[in-house]
Amino acid sequence: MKIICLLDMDYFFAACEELRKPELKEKSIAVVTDTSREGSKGVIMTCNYNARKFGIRSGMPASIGLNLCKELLLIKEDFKFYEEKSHEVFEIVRSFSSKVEQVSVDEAYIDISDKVSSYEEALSYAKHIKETITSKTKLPCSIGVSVNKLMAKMACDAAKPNGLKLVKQEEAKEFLSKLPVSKLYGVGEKTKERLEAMNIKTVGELASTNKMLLMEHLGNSMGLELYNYANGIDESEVITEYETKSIGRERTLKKDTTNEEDVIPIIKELSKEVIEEAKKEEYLFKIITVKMRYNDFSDHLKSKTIKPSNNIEDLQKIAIELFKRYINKEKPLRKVGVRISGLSKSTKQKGLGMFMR
Ligand code: TTP
Ligand code: MG
Repeated sequence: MKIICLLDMDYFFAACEELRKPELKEKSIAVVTDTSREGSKGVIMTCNYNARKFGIRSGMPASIGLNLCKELLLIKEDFKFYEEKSHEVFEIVRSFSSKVEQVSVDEAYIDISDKVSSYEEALSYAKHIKETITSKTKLPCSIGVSVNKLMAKMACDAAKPNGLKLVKQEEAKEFLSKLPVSKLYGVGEKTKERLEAMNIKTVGELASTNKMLLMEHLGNSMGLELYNYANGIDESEVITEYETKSIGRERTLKKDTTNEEDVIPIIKELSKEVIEEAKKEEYLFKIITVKMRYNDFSDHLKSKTIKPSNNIEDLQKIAIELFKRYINKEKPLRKVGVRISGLSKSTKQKGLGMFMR
């Protein structure tokens, strides 16, 4: 049976600040960035749950946060420290499974399918992961456990903060159906408005909408994807970047953008660099992965497996296809990457190896 966990640290940057100054736990605190701009108090990256009670949220200007809560304490971000803590957390996670896909500084999918053979075992394995993280790092986290990535993510969101939740296959549709559409993974503000214009307010309503109608209104790929998600269906695999040797290139964009056309030449360029390196070592590749990092520092990795190839046109075509299909047009993109894995030596090389043995 397939069992996936989604681990997400609770109020991560703010929790890291509480870790080094425990007295902050009693206060309402927010971690801010961009404080250097003149006249600005910065933008809130995250805040602790005391501050959330006042309606303070990520992405809010700090001045608005202060209007909502006069006692709000603003702390300038210290990425280096958060990255160190993140590293500690994922070292622990990787000791529980080699199939880990880290999707942001504080979030990872963990495939534990080959560690457990029942839901009960899955829940206690996840509990063990959660307790080990908390006891070793003293940082709070939540874990969702379910049968695919989407359901694990939805379970984790429901469990937050400091929670652990299992959603079994047979509970998935019922669990999703009552949620407002905005809670469904993949539904941003614009999509929510489009769905509401179609009179779809809950995930249950979305799940029972005609698939073709959704594809007509939202575009084929998004319509189909959201229809599947609403029905608890997600066949994507946990993509392990660290498992096998791979060759990759990433680039931070000169300016964050929501325009795909700006990014396509960069994907072509990165693909070219990747192929050049692969050719030097006479590698063929089988798996192509595109990484999209948004300006909120979340990462999305999407992969496709093909027959072994070392062809630049194959790589460019598929990388662009993946990018166009999965780019979230609602969030400015900050960085893009192209990676090949599933590497093998070309037959010429293999032959030589055999001869030398
Ligand atoms: P999240 O996991 O989205 O948020 P969180 O960990 O602060 O809170 P929780 O998971 O309990 O809801 O993001 C992880 C970190 O990424 C967060 O601590 C700060 C940073 N971040 C931003 O810088 N900007 C953003 O808009 C968001 C959402 C997060
Ligand atoms: Mg988090």
